[in-house]
Amino acid sequence: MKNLVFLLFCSFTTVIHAQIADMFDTLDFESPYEYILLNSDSANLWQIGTPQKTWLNDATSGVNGIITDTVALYPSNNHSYFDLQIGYFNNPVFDFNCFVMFSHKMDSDTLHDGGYLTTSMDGGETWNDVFTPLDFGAYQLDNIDHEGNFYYQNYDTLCNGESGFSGRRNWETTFIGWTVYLVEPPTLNPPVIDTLLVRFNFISDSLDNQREGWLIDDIVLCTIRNSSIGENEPFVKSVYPNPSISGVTIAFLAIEPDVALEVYSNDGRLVFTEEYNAVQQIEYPNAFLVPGVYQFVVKTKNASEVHQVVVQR
Ligand SMILES: [Ca+2]
Ligand SMILES: [Ca+2]
Repeated sequence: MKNLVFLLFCSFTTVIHAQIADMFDTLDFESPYEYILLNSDSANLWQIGTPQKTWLNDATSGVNGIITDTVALYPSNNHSYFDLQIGYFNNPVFDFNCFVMFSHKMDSDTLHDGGYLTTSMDGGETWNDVFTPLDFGAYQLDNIDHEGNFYYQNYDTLCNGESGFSGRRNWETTFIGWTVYLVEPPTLNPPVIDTLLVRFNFISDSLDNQREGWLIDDIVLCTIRNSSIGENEPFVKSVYPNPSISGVTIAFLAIEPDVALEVYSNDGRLVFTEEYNAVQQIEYPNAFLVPGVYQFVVKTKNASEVHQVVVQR
């Protein structure tokens, strides 16, 4: 058992180390936070305060969290939500790399009542579940708990058909994120979209099960900045010349058995992709690229790095 705990701890700290270096904002619910929007509907259960129930009775920081009512059990036929706004105001690189980590605890009727996340890129007009890729070339969703598992699967559906958390669950930390042009970059003038809304939904069906609901604390906005994702050390030695006129060399620290290169334009389009085997460097001819700023995403089986390259003529 000790070994198991140790391994899980390693896995946890590896991810956390990557986040701590790049943490922008933490919502601990101990003081007001302007980018949390509580829905004003009278049926909305979400409250910021001290949990005072039997199972939902604590917080991961201080005394407060955000909870589907600090005292009462949740009723039947309820849909409650609050929104987290993410933008340049709380994540200065959010157009390119946006991660959210949160701690949560639950008591609900398994596979009927529970919680799920949705996102909106248009100020709340339309909503998608977190499995739906976002626009503008966003290509990655890391959607894991602290043991490295996907935090819920497509088939774990609630009463409304959405995939979500349900059942009685002790505190766990969930980590979701999007990289490479979540939104249209600010260099396009004017930027079309400047805010991502992440909605924390709680839903119950027509059967009242006398359960406590969902409790969340310590929502962390962070990024994995120009570095490997997960537990890997950097593997790219250099990307040169930069700015580049006729070609770019990507040199690795060692021979890479399997590596993929993706090149994204500044409006988030994938303009080039190729896979390579057993290379210590890649010579990328950029003659066909129009001048501008490009994101070179270099991936191995276990890691990913992003390098910004300026192409000139
Ligand atoms: Ca707290
Ligand atoms: Ca129910």
